[in-house]
Amino acid sequence: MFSVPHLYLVLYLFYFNNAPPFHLSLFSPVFSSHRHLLFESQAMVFYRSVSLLSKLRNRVVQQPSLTTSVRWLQIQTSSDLDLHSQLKELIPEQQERLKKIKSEYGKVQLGNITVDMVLGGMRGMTGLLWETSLLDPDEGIRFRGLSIPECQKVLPAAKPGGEPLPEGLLWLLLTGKVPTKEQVDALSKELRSRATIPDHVYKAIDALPVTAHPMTQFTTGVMALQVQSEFSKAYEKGIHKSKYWEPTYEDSLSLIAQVPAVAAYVYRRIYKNGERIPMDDSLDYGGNFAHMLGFDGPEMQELMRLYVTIHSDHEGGNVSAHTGHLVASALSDPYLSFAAALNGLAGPLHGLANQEVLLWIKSVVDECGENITKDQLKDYVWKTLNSGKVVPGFGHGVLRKTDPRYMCQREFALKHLPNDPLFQLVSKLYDVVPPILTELGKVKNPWPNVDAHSGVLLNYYGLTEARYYTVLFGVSRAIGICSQLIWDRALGLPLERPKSVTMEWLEAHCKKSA
Ligand code: NMX
Ligand code: MLT
Repeated sequence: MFSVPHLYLVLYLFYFNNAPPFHLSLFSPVFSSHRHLLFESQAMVFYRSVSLLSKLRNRVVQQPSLTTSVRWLQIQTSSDLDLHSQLKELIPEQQERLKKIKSEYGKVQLGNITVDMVLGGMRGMTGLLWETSLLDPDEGIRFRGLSIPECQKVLPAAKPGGEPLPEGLLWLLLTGKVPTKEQVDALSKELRSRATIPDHVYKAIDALPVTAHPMTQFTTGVMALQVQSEFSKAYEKGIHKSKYWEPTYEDSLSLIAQVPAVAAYVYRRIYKNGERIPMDDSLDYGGNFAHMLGFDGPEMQELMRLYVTIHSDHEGGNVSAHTGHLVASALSDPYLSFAAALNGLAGPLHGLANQEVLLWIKSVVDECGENITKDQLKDYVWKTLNSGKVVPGFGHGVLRKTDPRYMCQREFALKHLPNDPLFQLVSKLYDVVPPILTELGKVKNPWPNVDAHSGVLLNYYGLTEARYYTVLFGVSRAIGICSQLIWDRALGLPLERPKSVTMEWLEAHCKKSA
């Protein structure tokens, strides 16, 4: 990767050009991989330089000559505002990279498949290529190598020191580079220009009973958008496979641009008599989503920016991302693939858990009041477990520590709503639940996940309708799933078709190998 001399060169350039700052944590992967090489005095220089530089971040983009020296920090110059042309430039080199991996390492083993893995939901089985993010069981998610706190520091915000703009994350996921504010603004504008919803979409949603679950209404809206698919039209006309990524890009950007308005309509239809609020051209993606839902407070807009950013992507194996990827591997267009993904997200062990958490918390309050003691809370948790239910918002298929998405929402709450009774209840649960789940003896991760926290934040700002919460998750996930889908097409990834076996096959095979 990057050598220590590289690091010093960059720090030197920053230092002597009075350039900007990244918090030390941005360097942490590089730093830790070289720590055996750093003597104490070198480390002191390193720390001093980094902390000095870490106050000046925004100036990087104003000094293009420097930015070329820090390419490895994934900072871009503001010269090219067009995401499409940036991608076009990146695709050939990534295609070559994949070709090389195939030819040089095609036969390298990545692990052994055991019967437990086949029967255990394929846990621990590496089986997918997913470029946009990678999940570490202890550290949590990294988007193109950047952790959530790092994204909060380096991605452009609506106001200084504010939460990252989801458009910036989209740019990062697609290109692997941190965009400038100008690039993000250009992307915001492009998304707004694609956001008009055809009338038949509203009519398709209106055909459902208003009592239909918000996720059903949302997915119906997404399916209705499918009639505009550029990929489907191009395929019908016989597009060459080397060009697949282009209409996929068009569909993906349009879909990402349109899902907030469709989602907002579902909310307004069910809870606000169907009155639609038009988009505000002066607002960014997250701010506009909050606005179209009916929330114009600056804190709710900041929350929405954070919410959409952190829920976007969680590597490729989670149910929604994997479903989207699988369906897309049949060359189904982005609308069909994303609608399929949403149906997975709507399950209570996956995205619906955010609804379940708030409903469960409210049932605690109904039964025991807001000022419940920890002992009462323990009894309630045991009652839930003894009735054969899971404690929603706790546990994870891959993570083995507290989800960093939980932690950044907790930090948001500590900053903006420290005295909210439901936030305090969530904090008590953080103390009470993990020891109980550990005591059960079978739960691999007793710690809270992203869904344990999101509901109380939304509830605080007036979005109290828990049944709607998974739709918000869905809007965000469009960004991650569609970004990878563009790369699926650009890299020419094949039809996904793993082998399955019967119990009879397993018994016979295992007896033979015993
Ligand atoms: N409450 C009660 N039991 C649990 C919990 C929990 N929060 N988490 C895991 N277990 C049980 C699990 O049901 C299984 O029991 P059994 O053997 O009787 O079937 C056992 O512990 C072992 O499960 P794990 O291997 O620890 O977890 P697994 O990878 O199978 O499942 C989840 C992961 C996330 C599905 C599971 O932890 C869970 O059901 N959590 C609650 C629902 C939730 O919060 N889902 C949201 C996940 C994040 N997201 O947004 O998608
Ligand atoms: C997600 O964000 O998709 C969930 O945490 C579930 C997962 O990663 O398996």
